[in-house]
Amino acid sequence: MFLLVRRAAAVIAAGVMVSGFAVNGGASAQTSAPGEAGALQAATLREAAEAKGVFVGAAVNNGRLGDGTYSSIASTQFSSVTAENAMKWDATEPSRGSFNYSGGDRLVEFARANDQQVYGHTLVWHSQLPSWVSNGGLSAGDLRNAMNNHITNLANHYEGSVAYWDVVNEAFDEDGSRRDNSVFQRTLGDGYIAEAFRTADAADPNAKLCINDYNIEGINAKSDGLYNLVRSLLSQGVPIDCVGFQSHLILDQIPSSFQANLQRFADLGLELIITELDIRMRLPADAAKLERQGQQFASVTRTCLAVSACAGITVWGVSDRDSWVPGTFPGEGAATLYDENLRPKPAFNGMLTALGGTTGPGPDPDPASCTANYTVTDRWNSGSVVRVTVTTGASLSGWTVTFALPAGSVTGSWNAQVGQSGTAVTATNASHNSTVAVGGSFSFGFQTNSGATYTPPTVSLNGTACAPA
Ligand code: G2I
Repeated sequence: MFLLVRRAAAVIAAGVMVSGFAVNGGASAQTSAPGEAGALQAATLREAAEAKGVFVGAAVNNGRLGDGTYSSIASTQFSSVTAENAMKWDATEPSRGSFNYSGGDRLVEFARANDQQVYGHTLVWHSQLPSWVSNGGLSAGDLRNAMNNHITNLANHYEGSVAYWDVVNEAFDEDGSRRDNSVFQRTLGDGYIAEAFRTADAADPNAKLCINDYNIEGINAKSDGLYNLVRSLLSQGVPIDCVGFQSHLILDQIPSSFQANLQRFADLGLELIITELDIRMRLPADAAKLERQGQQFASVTRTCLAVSACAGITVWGVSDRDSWVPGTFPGEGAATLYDENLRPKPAFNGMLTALGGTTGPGPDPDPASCTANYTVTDRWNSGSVVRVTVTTGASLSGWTVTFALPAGSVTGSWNAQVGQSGTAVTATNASHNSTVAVGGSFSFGFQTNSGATYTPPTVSLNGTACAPA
């Protein structure tokens, strides 16, 4: 269970840095206890991340939760969820003073049911605003009231449910100056950021309060601007706890100064989160690009683990089918851990292994790689005995083997439960042979009352046809 911890003061005063966080360093030490190390065969991202003392999250689109594969990946692989859109201003306060929490509440329920943390996104952002805010018609006093009222209502409503808030999102331009196309910046001036954090802190003193931005992963003009702002906020005692590095990255262009940049923010005493990770590429994807993408997801993961204040990594979208990238960058995509059919990509394996896990049960990383040997070991006029041996290219925790035989022919079985419905024969694992390692085999047998079935049928493992062996 994730507990919300009252904010430790992260203060920088007169050049003295006070670090309140040793986020992943402390927890990973706990997992290296003797006896535990061998047990760390984490097969899911969330198990592996937990063992390292970090969270691993996904941006979730409520509209996709009805898809069983999507929701099972979202719940089993991730320990944190961020609402991709449901907690934004246009969704939560479409008309002034009228709040709609239905989408955010649905995600909070999902997280509660799956023992996940909720990362709140986002309170104050120049984009995805309802027109009554974005049209610039409000006076400074009125916009200030509207901003504070929005923050207060959201933070109050989700108090106790949300562990982090992106209080202010994307406040900077690329040159490190304040974003001038923000209605908040234009109307309220520089002070709106400190005010937003103070208001959020008053409404929910326990949530960790972050400033979040993109293109700030490396050391550059924009991250310099943010760094200077954060240092100044801390020196004024503004309650800011964390910096979110969105990390919408491009294949083969991972900033080389990523770790050094995280470290300088960590040295201010702040927690760091990689909040919206994806790594996009020119389409079509091919094996070489996907392989490099896997290495680069691994490298970003290692970067977070190398900085003890880095609390977690959230990927922006569960699968390539859900990703914002193709809609925004025509001709680019394939930016997430799972492909369009929700099959894990090398990116998934890269992230998992960087977290210290190994591929295992859960989505099958290579469903096509099985072979099956179907041998009639004995035969007589009205029956035969058959042994089936399957070798798998993926590790299994439970298996189902299917093939066709003339109706009604199976009469007995061993090392599997074998049943028949019409011509469809289904064999499921026995309890002693449910777990099979990558490259491992299992065998089972049965008796048939049909002397005519001597030609091996096509054998499928978990729905995928195996090559004959
Ligand atoms: O743009 C990528 C992300 C950059 N950082 C802040 C994030 O909040 C942002 O997320 C994206 C969502 O992934 C998109 O799903 O924000 C976009 C809006 O700026 C989201 O797209 C919007 C579409 O543009 C709308 O047409 C649509 O109505 O999603 C809306 C809700 O589905």
